[in-house]
Amino acid sequence: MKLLMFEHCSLCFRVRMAARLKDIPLVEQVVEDDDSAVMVDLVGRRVIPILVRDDGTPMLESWDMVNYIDAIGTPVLTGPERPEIAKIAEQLLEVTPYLTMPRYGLLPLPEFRTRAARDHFLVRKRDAYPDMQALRARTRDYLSRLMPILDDLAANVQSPTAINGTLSRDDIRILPLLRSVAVVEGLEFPGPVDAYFATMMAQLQIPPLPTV
Ligand SMILES: N[C@@H](CCC(=O)N[C@@H](CS)C(=O)NCC(=O)O)C(=O)O
Repeated sequence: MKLLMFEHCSLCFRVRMAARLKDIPLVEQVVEDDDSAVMVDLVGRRVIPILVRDDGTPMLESWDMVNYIDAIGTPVLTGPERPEIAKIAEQLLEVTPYLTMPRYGLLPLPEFRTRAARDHFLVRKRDAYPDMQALRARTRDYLSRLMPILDDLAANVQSPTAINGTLSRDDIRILPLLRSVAVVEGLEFPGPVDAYFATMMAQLQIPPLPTV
């Protein structure tokens, strides 16, 4: 199986996470941001992630990919899901893009190997985020919106090895968002969230993003 991905992409991380939790080998092919052809040739449009199964057929939805991987052999995402975790994930997503999007383009990531690829990302994001520097300058404001949500999450972490005590789709909902927002230099997760993040990342053996 092969995953076409960006290193900074949280939807890609969902799939990488599922494969690592299952100990299933996954070829991780990072696409350079300006290399639309590799996606278009495969599925007819620009989209990431793309999972190419062993029979060559592509999948385009990250949740389908997670479910597909988890169904191979014995499933591991067997725990109950809690509506409060899905709600926290939604709340996180209302804030985290303002912290993460103006930072990704500064990172030494393989999808930005060339200046052209980095600029391609920055130009592509310009409509939604016209002034990334101004967003970074408001980091304290966004962190003050983020921290109560993380405190709420902290109160809901049931184990450092699984948010609900047993691995579930809620871990796939939350951990990729934490990995993304951990890009913010100086951000300190509340204790239980920090322990959960550190334990899960150590288990997955996927490096965190650099911070900036
Ligand atoms: N439903 C898709 C959404 C995929 C998606 O929104 N991918 C974004 C990147 S995270 C994308 O393809 N953006 C277009 C681009 O990179 O040009 C999934 O969950 O896999």
